[in-house]
Formats: sequence, structure tokens, C-alpha cells
Amino acid sequence: MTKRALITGITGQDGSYLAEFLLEKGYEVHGIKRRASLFNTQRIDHIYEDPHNPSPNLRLHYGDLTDSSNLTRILSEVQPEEVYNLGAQSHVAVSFEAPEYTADVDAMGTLRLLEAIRFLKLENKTRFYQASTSELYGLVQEVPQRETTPFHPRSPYAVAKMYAYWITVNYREAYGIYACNGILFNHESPRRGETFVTRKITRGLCNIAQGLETCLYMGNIDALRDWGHAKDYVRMQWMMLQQDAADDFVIATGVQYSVREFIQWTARELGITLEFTGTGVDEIATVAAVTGYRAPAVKPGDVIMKIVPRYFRPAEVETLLGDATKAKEKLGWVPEITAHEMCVEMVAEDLKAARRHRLFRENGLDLPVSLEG
Ligand code: NDP
Ligand code: GDR
Repeated sequence: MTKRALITGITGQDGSYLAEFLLEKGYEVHGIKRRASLFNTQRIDHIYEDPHNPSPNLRLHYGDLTDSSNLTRILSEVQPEEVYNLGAQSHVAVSFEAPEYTADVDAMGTLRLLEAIRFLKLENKTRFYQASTSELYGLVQEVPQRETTPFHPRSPYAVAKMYAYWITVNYREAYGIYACNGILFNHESPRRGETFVTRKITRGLCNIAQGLETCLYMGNIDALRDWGHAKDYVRMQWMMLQQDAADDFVIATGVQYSVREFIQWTARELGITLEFTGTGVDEIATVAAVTGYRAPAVKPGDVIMKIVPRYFRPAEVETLLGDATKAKEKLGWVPEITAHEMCVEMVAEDLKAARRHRLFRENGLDLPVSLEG
């Protein structure tokens, strides 16, 4: 029997990797996409079949986590064995600007899905995965953070995700729904949204190397994160729903780096040696040397990174480091791609895009470069 999975957030980074993974496993995959004024399926176009095909393996439904009747109708039609709730307003800094919307989507959206499962009496059929986050640990109470570490959320995003975490636990305990929280630490990839820090750095420095931009503007580059690769992490999301009993798991690499180190890795990959001077919002990074052919637009003495107040958050999560021992022992999961390998892959992809863009520009076909980070 073909299994059916429903993914909210299928157009996002994780949704696209998870859809690929489930299709390879022979699932019929359904995804919820939002109506947008521009195409928003770039990350899944390569696996999207002609929607006129009568029985495609990947089907998209218009919907939104703020719309209960729509979610209930889709669940009722699809009757999925597995629901992966990856949809969210997922940007921490943006959640300070749009706290109410973030709560509606990230907290209430999760409740709406769980209620739809209950209302449709799918408790014994449908397994539920909730995209929880290391942001729950916020102001860290223990190093490294594990499943038992107390939460202290530091943003409207994290507070909304904390509600989603507990409502998932509550529906498991109250109604016996097979519902799991994956408490995932930061994970990235060449498909990462352009305004998250790793992608902002790889894309920004590649554009600078190719002469499309001149300077990268950053916030707190001393923040420490435990970065993994999204491909490794979606495998884990599926594994969590294949156990005998539902449970919650931390997923992390157990290794921590600073944003500053990520900038240095990226620069080095482009053949650029950087020198950091100044402190706080006066810090800058100047090009000390350039080797190779990857950064033709950059020369020694150029200032290519500046710290600006704009990208600091009202409350910051300074440090995160996860302990995924439980996932390793119970599920046999180990991450395969290191943060540095991932950075190299991201630079390769963004450099390709920047070169393409430069060629367009040199041939009079100019495209706008978005500088928003
Ligand atoms: P993305 O921001 O790349 O993707 C978010 C997805 O949610 C997109 O498909 C987006 O649609 C969709 N979405 C946003 N708002 C709504 C809404 N109102 N209704 C329906 N769908 C909506 O996130 P990631 O793929 O990186 O993350 C996946 C999940 O995991 C998120 O819930 C995130 O909070 C969580 N998480 C992520 C971590 C990470 O490091 N990546 C770590 C821990 C948790 P659209 O494409 O139209 O914008
Ligand atoms: P985060 O990811 O907030 O951890 O949330 P992000 O990449 O946005 O920030 C990581 C750290 O970098 C610092 N930083 C900057 N961040 C951005 N975006 N832009 C900048 O210019 C900049 N300068 C410094 C941040 O202050 C922060 O400390 C991500 C999201 O995917 C969440 O959805 C997810 O839950 C968590 O990871 C785990």
C-alpha cells in the first residue's frame, strides 16, 4: 500500500528536501502551498510533475496555516498516514516585527492541524511531526542542550514554537495521537532562505567576489550556532515517525561555530583573506589578500563587511549547542555532512549563480540584486 504524506511548508528549505526523500521512498506526497503573486515553487520545481497528470506522485494544494477550514478539508481529502508540519513564519528577526502573525501561523497553525486530525477522527491513522526548534532553549540553562534542558524562549518566534511544542505533547497525551517534536538545531543548505545568516554570507560574498555587490552588512557575528545540513535533518524527521511509540528528539551535530568563523570559511573558499578590525558596531572586515580566480572583483584594501545596528535583535540567542545522544541511541541517526563541508557546497552554488548573473549583466541583460538581509 502506498503511504500518503502531507507536508506543510513544502515550498521551504526542509519541505523540498523532505518531499524528495519521501518520493524516493515511494510515498504519495501532498504539499500545502500558499497563494503568492509570484511563483513560489522554485525549490520543488524539479520534482513537480505536470499537474494535469491524473495520478502524480506529488500534489500541491492551496492553503494556509491560518485557515482552519482549508486545513481540515485538505486533511479530509488526503487522509495522510503522516503529516509533517514544517510551515512557519520561520525568521526570528522578522518575528519581532510581526509577532501576532507569527503566533497565528506557528502556534495556532499547529493547533489547527492537530484539531483537524481529532475532528476527522484520524487519531489512529495519522502520525504527526512538529518542526520544533533549538530556539526554545534561547537563554541557555545547560550546555549542551538536550531534551530535558529547560526552555527559555527569547523571541516571539520561539514563544510561538513553545506553544506548538506543548500542544503537540498535549494531543499525544490527551488523545493518543502519534505526535513527535523534532527539536532541530540550525540546519542550512544551498536552498536556505537568503536572509538567514549562512546563506546571506555565502550569497553576499559570492556576489561581492563577482562585482554584483560591494559590502556585506551584518549584525552579531559572535553568535554561536550548531549548524547541520538540511538533507541530514529531514531524514531524521521521517525516522521519528517510524518508531513504535511517539517521542521528542533533539537533532544537532554537537559542534559549535561562530558566525564570524562562517564568514571566514566563505571568504577563504573564494580565495579571500580577511582582516577584522574594530569592535562592536564599528567592526569591519578588510581584504588582506586575494588568491586564485574566484574573486576577480575584489582587491586588497577593500572593506567588504561592516557591522550595522539594523541586524541586531531586541533579544539575542548568543549560543546554542545540541546533544543528540537520544536520537543516536534510539534511532541510530548520525549527521553525515559537517558545517564546513556544507559551507563549501553553499559557496559553490552561490558562486555559480553570481557568475551567471555577471554574464547576464555583461551582455546587457541586467537582473536586480536584492540587498535586503
Ligand atoms: P522556510 O522558511 O524555508 O520554509 C517555511 C515554509 O513555511 C515555506 O514553505 C513557507 O511558504 C511556509 N509558510 C509560511 N507561512 C505559512 C502560512 N501562513 N501557511 C502555510 N505555510 C506557510 O523554513 P525551513 O524549511 O528552514 O524550516 C522548516 C520548519 O522547521 C519551520 O517550521 C522552521 O520554523 C523549523 N525549524 C527550522 C530550522 C532551520 O534551521 N532551518 C531549525 C528548527 C526548526 P512560502 O514558501 O510561501 O514562504
Ligand atoms: P536563527 O538563524 O535566528 O538561529 O534561526 P539566523 O541564521 O537568522 O541567525 C543566526 C545568528 O546569526 C546572527 N546574525 C544574523 N542573522 C541574520 N539573519 N542576518 C544577519 O545579518 C546577522 N548577523 C548576525 C543572528 O543574530 C543569530 O544569532 C534559525 C531559523 O531557521 C529558525 O526558524 C530556527 O528555528 C532556528 O534557526 C533554529
